[in-house]
Amino acid sequence: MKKTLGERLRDLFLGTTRNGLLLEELEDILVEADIGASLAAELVEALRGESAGIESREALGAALKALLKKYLKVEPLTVDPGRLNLFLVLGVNGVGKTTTIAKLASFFGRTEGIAGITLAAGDTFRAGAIEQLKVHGDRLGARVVSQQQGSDPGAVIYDAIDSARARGGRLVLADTAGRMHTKANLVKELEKIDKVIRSRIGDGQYRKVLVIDATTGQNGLRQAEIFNEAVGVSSGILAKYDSAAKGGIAVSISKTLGIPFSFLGRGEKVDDLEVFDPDRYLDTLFEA
Ligand SMILES: Nc1nc2c(ncn2[C@@H]2O[C@H](COP(=O)(O)OP(=O)(O)OP(=O)(O)O)[C@@H](O)[C@H]2O)c(=O)[nH]1
Ligand SMILES: [Mg+2]
Repeated sequence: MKKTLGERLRDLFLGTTRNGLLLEELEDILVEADIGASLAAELVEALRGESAGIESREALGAALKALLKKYLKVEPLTVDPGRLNLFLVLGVNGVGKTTTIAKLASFFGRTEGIAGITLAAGDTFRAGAIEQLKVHGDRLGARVVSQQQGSDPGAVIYDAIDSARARGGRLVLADTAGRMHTKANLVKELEKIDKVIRSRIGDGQYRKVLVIDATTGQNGLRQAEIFNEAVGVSSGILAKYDSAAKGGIAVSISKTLGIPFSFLGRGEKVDDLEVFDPDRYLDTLFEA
C-alpha cells in the first residue's frame, strides 16, 4: 500500500535538513496526496517564508494543516424541517452514490429524527440499481419510489416529490445514474432532471450533492467541474476516505470550484458517515 502523506513527511525529515531540497520534495508529496499541482506549489510558496522556523515534522504538519484549513470550504447539509427537502445525489459510476443515499437516510433518521424519508430510484440506467436502492429502503424503513429500468429519471423523481408531499414527507433522496454513453448525454440528462425538480419543488429546499471517491485522485476535480457546469453543485461528500493514503482532492475541489464539503464516508456500512469536520479530515490526511 502507498505511504500516507504523514508517513512521507516523516521520511522527508529523516532524509534531509536542507531547506531548498525539502520544499521541492514537499511539493511532490503534496501532489501525490491529490492536493493538486497548482495548490501544492502555492502551499510551498507560502511556507518558503516560514520554513526557517519549521524544524520538525510536527511543526511542518501544523503549518500545512493551518494553510489547508483556510482553503477548505465546509458547510453542513441540513434538512429544513419546515418544508420538503430534496437532495439530488450526483457522481460518476461507482463512487458510492447509492451507498451514500442509504447513509444519509440513516443519518437524518437517527440524528435529526426526520421521519418518512423517500428514496427516488433515479438511476434507471444501470441494471440492478433500482433493486439495490430497494434493499437499502427495506433495511432502513424508507419508502422507495421507482419505475422500471430504462424509464425517464426525471419522471421518477417527479413522482417521488409528489408522493412525499402528499404524505407530508420532509426528505427525498434521489439517486442518479453515474454513467451515460457519452459525457454530452450525461450533461443533457442531468439538465433535464434539474429542470423537472426545479419546476416541481415549489418552496422546498433543493440541494445538489456530489459524491467524490477519495481514492480516484485528481480526476475527481475534473468530475466536479463537469457536474458543476451542468447543474451547479451545492455540496460535496468525500466517500471512501477509509484510509489516509489519498483524499487531498476535497481541498483541491473546494479551493478551485468553491464547492463546500458536508460529509465524509469512511466505510461500506450505513453508519460509516460523519459530518465533515475539517480538523478530523486533516488529521487523517496527515496521519503517520
Ligand atoms: N470502503 C468504502 N467503500 C465504499 C464507501 N462508499 C461506498 N463504498 C463501496 O463502493 C462500491 C460502490 O458503491 P455504490 O454506492 O454502489 O456506488 P454508486 O456510485 O452508486 O455506483 P453506480 O450506481 O454503479 O454508479 C460498493 O461496493 C460500496 O460498498 C466508503 O465510504 N468506503
Ligand atoms: Mg448507484
